[in-house]
Amino acid sequence: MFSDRLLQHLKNARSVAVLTGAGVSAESGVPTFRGEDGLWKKFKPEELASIDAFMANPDLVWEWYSERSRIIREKAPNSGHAALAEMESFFPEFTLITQNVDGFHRRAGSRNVLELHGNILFSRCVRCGVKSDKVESGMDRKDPLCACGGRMRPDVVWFGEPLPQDVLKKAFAASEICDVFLSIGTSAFVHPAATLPVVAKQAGAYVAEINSERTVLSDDLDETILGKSGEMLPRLVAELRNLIDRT
Ligand code: BV8
Ligand code: ZN
Repeated sequence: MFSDRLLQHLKNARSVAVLTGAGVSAESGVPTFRGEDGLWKKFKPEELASIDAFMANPDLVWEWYSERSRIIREKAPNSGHAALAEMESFFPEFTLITQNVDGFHRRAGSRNVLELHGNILFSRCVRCGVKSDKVESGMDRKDPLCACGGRMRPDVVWFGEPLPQDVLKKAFAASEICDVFLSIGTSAFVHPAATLPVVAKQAGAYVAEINSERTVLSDDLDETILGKSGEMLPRLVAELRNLIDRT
């Protein structure tokens, strides 16, 4: 199923880094952004996933985020998330870098998770920065307020906003030192996340992509495995466990 090159590199790897995107949560029933049923088909990102949109129309932005977090609360991590959680124990160093804001990797048991774009189940005050996971309680009002009077916003990174610096630094560090980098379920459009596989490649890692279609990165990587992450990842973990047990 998987190339000997990928399996050998993984078998001999000390450090592995993984970047995931919305494709990993698709099989949990969470819509992606740019696919056929993608969120951006109905809305334009700049109309909703930006601070300007929020300041101009907090009710509309809250409506969209509370609808998305309702869907996420109803869904569950899938076999792809579970496989990545199991894979973490195979390597001395394993970093799971995600663009997803659904919190599914942690719910599936992954421990070393870097959330580049925040977490939709949390909100934070635009004025004092206090975080809360109780935003739903404020949901009888469309745009909940903080005790300090400031407005609460979804605790995610919007377009035009910087990513959390400490998280981003760790993500680049992991990408620079890893022996194998897996890019899974991402269209690799959004930066700086999409830079990470390229940084890993330039630093000498073996970089493979697992995605349901080829992406803008595919030609520059060592290999692209076309398929659904929920099917491919459990098979990869099974083959890897087999290989490790045999030696
Ligand atoms: C910043 C959180 C600077 C909110 C998100 C021009 C060129 C390059 C860059 C830019 C540019 N113009 C502007 C920029 C910068 C911009 C950017 O990259 N824009 C892109 C669109 C061109 N980036 C930013 O603004 C970032 N900030 O640069 O700040 C700065 C620095 C200092 C000071 C001030 C400013 C912030 C980016 C973060 C935006 N926030 N989300 C929310 O979720 O609402 S981005 C959003 O896209 C999600 O986080 C999502 O994760 C991310 C990436 O999308 P994907 O995960 O890849 O999802 P997608 O649907 O695209 O693809 C899914 C893939 O899976 C597909 O390929 C599909 O085939 C595949 N698939 C589907 N099902 C499956 C599957 N694969 C396997 N199995 C399946 N079952
Ligand atoms: Zn506040």
